[in-house]
Amino acid sequence: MTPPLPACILRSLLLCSALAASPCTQAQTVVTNTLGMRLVQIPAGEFLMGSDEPVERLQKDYPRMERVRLEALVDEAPVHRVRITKAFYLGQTEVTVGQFRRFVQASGYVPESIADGTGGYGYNPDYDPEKSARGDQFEGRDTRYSWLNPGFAQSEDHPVVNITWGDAQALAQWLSKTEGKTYRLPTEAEWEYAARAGTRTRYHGGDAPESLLQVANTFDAHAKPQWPKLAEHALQGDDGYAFTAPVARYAPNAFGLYDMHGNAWEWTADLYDENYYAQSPLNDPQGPKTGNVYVRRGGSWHTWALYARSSYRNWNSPQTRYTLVGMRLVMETAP
Ligand SMILES: [Ca+2]
Ligand SMILES: [Ca+2]
Repeated sequence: MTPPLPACILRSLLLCSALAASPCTQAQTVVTNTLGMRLVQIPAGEFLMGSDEPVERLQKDYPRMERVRLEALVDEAPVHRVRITKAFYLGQTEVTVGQFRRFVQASGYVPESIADGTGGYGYNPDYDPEKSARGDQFEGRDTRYSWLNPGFAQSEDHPVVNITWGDAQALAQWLSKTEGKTYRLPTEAEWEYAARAGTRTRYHGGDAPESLLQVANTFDAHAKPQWPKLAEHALQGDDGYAFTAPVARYAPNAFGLYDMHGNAWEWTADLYDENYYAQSPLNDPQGPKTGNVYVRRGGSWHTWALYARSSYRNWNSPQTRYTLVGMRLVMETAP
């Protein structure tokens, strides 16, 4: 096993002058870990979590969405105050294919899609969702697919996908042990706090769906030709990528974090409960104590704008491995 390299700590002034009141007007600390992940120090603070936007207002800005889809967003309410009591480090980007590969090679860990022999999901241009029993947009499960192959080309700096919640735990535990620090998935509250970075708008770049083009890789004009039947849901504009994009290709938020919207969905540490916000504690909410599915956040390269909002909540069973789902990790600050 490779001994941990000394953490390379550098201070950088981030390009976030557009949000002068944000915490990022001061120098921020970025740490690079033994796998080459860059983690940004996120300050302690308070924010308003969730959304209670009226359906009528959403309907105006997302006119192609059926009303029932908009009404289903009630789990984002009530908007409630959350206090993150302790600073923490968060991956500046999603975990990349290259970082995950170095973890697998150094640890000998076998990701679940391979270990359980059922594979993952993948894009296949010849696959027709309407002819599959599940109607899923992607082919699977199939042993042809795993984190090594989501059916489209990925280079080492693309976000790793087709990884389970358990795979994310394994990476966090291995890093914790190897580096003598505490790594874990972010709580749902930490994730939204970090994604908003002081904003109350739908996206950290504003309220307009098209603002995503500056900050995210989502389902856009570039992706439309692969899914002609979903064409009406494509963002008006071109973000340059039909599938995953290299991480940090778009503008960061005020905390200096990239791709909090889009590219790959991100697993969180929290179980999902649609009513959790009504009883969420003020300080450092940890999610419900019981449940069967874990929250994922932020949307992906295949996600429509409505579902890439900072407040949107989605979930999967921990065994899920999917073409759209990846992760980023927290490293706790020393006590
Ligand atoms: Ca795209
Ligand atoms: Ca993401």
